Amino acid sequence: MDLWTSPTPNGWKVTILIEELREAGHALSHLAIHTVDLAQGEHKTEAFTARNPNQKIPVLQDGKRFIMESCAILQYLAEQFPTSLLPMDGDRWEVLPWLYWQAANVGPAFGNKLSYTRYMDDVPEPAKAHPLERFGRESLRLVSVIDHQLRSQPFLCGSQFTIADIALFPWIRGYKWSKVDITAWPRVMEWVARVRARPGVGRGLGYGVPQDEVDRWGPDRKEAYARGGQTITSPLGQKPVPKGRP
Ligand SMILES: N[C@@H](CCC(=O)N[C@@H](CS)C(=O)NCC(=O)O)C(=O)O
Repeated sequence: MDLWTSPTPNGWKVTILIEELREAGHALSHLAIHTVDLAQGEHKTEAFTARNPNQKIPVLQDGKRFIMESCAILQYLAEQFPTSLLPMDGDRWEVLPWLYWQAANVGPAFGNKLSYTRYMDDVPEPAKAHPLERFGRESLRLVSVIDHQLRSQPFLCGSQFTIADIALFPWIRGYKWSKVDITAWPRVMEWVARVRARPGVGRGLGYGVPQDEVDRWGPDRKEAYARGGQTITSPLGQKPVPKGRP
């Protein structure tokens, strides 16, 4: 198996799962991880596009099969290597809707809030006001949904830590970077600490980042992420996938 990824929220989902599977006893020794340099546009190359026509990380190759979309990769790996991270009986339906919920709601809302907060330097400030308000409000509404889930259970789907928590965690733990103030929801803050305390999560977050910057980026890294994000979100980077690809 091969994984192409980068140290970003959608990338960390998969490296966290890999380390959680290792914690659970799956060696995954046949899995190779390749770093994609997004700021250099490596995900727009022909070779990468052949793996993922959507030109985004992460993407997994298993034999002749390519799997795009971080949450689909979480489900695929969790099914290949069964653990309590995804129940294989009827209880899987306690988990899968929340996995889809993350992909369809939290990723886009937090991703857009982050982009307008940190990256879109070529958008005039007045034009940012509406998307900042819209995606900021929606992100906070989604945090209130998480809080509601956690009112009587330690994890998103119940007493067990699952791939739904994994999908959610990198976005929520980055609340300072996206400036979505989750501190008014102590249960959500406690969940962030609970998930972060897991050794597999710590190792998964350490992928592509020096140990001393896993939880707090230094000024150079902040600058590099802001610059890289700006390169990606700039209209100049938004070219359609070429027609007539083989
Ligand atoms: N829905 C996709 C989103 C993937 C995504 O947006 N990946 C980002 C990094 S977190 C990326 O590759 N960005 C490069 C670009 O948009 O040009 C998933 O969950 O896999």
